[in-house]
Amino acid sequence: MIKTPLCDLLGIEYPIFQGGMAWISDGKLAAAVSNGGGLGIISAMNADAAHLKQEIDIARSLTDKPFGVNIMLMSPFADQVAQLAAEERVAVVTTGAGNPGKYMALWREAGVRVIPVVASVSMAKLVARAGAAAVIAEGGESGGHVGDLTTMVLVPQVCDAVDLPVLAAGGIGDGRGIAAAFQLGAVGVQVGTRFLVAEECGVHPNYKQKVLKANDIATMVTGKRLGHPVRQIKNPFAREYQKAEYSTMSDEELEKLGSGALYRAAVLGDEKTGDFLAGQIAGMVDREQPAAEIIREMFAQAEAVLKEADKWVR
Ligand code: TUI
Repeated sequence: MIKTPLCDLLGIEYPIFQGGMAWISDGKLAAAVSNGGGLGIISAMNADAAHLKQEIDIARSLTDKPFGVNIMLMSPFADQVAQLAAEERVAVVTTGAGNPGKYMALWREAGVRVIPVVASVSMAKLVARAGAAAVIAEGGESGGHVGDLTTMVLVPQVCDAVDLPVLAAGGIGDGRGIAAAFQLGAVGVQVGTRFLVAEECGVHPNYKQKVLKANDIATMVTGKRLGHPVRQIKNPFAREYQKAEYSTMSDEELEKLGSGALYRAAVLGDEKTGDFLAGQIAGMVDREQPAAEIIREMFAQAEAVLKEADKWVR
């Protein structure tokens, strides 16, 4: 059995979070992950508080276990979903794509544990000072909005910099990845891409197929010019966007080209004009499984790997 301080902190069986994936991580998926012993997370994405409330109600109707809400700080609705998360007293708020500082007091006063995603040591220190309960150190192997550093170099440096439980994210797709993250000092992991193909995940079947068929070099990063790099599966949309980035197209036009692309992938399954965000471990994902089975399988493998961890020590 694997138990870490994160399990005690949150009252969960396995130290694993399901990543908050916009247009994908809804109340149903979050409940399935929480029922499987991890921490399911609902993505507040770019939607308003009414949408988030609906998904929280769905999750509560499907599980008695704790779950979290992910707030994308670049969302135009960040203020109202931040307020709702406090009013609903969800167990955990995770944040992404920015500095959560201005909401920390609101959440903490409501008894919500705040666990920001950070992509650098400086942001980890900043949120630690502001009262984070833990941090998620996310490397650029992950899908969606990414930082510059890899998980391998980010996680140990964040562990050294803050006196908080650290979860590793980015590039973790099986039990070997969990074991490796623990060796870097993490006491938990966050996984997105592998849960994308969970049976309870309602993303469009074309999206699942793209992840299942992906190989090791199937993803690419675009969006650096506008200051928010995003990792996605290579397809006509991603290649066209990349070409446009290196053209004389204005920033406004480029922004327009990207808008709605994730919706077209996740909801419509449009292979040509959709943006299929996924991490580099997509190449290791080859089976649709129930969320609980994904969790059990990953931790059984992690346990076997960690038991053998001293095999080269003489
Ligand atoms: O946020 C994510 N992943 C995401 S957000 C998203 S929606 C989106 N769509 C189009 C463009 C941009 C976003 C899709 N995937 N992961 C967590 C994460 N946070 N990764 C990196 C960061 C991060 C980056 C900078 C956290 C803090 C940060 O601080 C910057 C600053 O100094 O404010």
